[in-house]
Amino acid sequence: MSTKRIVVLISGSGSNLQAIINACAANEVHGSIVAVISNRPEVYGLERARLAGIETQTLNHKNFADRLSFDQALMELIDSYRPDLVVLAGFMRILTAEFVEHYSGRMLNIHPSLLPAYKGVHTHQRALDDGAKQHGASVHFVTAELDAGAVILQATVPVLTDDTAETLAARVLMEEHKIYPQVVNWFCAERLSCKDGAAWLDGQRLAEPLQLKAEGL
Ligand code: NHR
Ligand code: GAR
Repeated sequence: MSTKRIVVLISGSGSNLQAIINACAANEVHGSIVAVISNRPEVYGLERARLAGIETQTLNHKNFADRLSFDQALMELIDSYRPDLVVLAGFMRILTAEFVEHYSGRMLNIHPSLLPAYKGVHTHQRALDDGAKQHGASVHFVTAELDAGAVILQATVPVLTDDTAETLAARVLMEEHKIYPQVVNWFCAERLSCKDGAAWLDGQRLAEPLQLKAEGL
């Protein structure tokens, strides 16, 4: 089995990217990140990639007339790296159905909520506003419908009484850095796939997402 080629898409600080870079360096992920692409110029995630010796590209969505033309250019750029896997790591642009279809079964996202709760943005504030007792993050295959693809692995954290959106986000992010490299490795080791709209791990269809429980729960 050859080393899998990974392209990571980011829009921001890239701490999930860093977790995957570290896991690759430690041989915990049997893949190699061949490019990091950001839709926003000068974000810190690009610096993290450079420091790790990874090729970087910026494709600013503001330079495109519409979503379709941005996605077309992004697809061509990604495909020039011949990836086995595309990883969305804090990537903040909704992708067209055409784009998603092209990477069907080989594109992952991490979303900061216990899906199917709180799809979309501002998840931490929404969990607080609801008085949720637990919150977390989910790694899922990307489908055209936003945050609705098969969920593979989730991590749960407690919501504390004095939490703000920032303190809660930080607690969730710690868990994200554990679950994302794990799932990326399952994919690279050919243990994980997506068939008939479901995630399969080691030949078993996941009826429910797998769970990583944080300490204190
Ligand atoms: N695209 C598809 N088709 N399906 C998914 O599941 C996707 C996706 C693109 C991104 C990540 C996602 C998340 O984890 C993701 C999953 C951005 C927005 C959003 O509203 C929503 C969800 C996600 C990412 N973006 C605004 C937009 O107009 C811009 C917001 C901003 O720039 O701050 O694209 O939550
Ligand atoms: C993470 O919490 C990720 O789950 C979230 O943005 C943060 C990115 O952090 N993603 C989304 O909200 C996608 N819409 P990072 O850049 O430090 O990895």
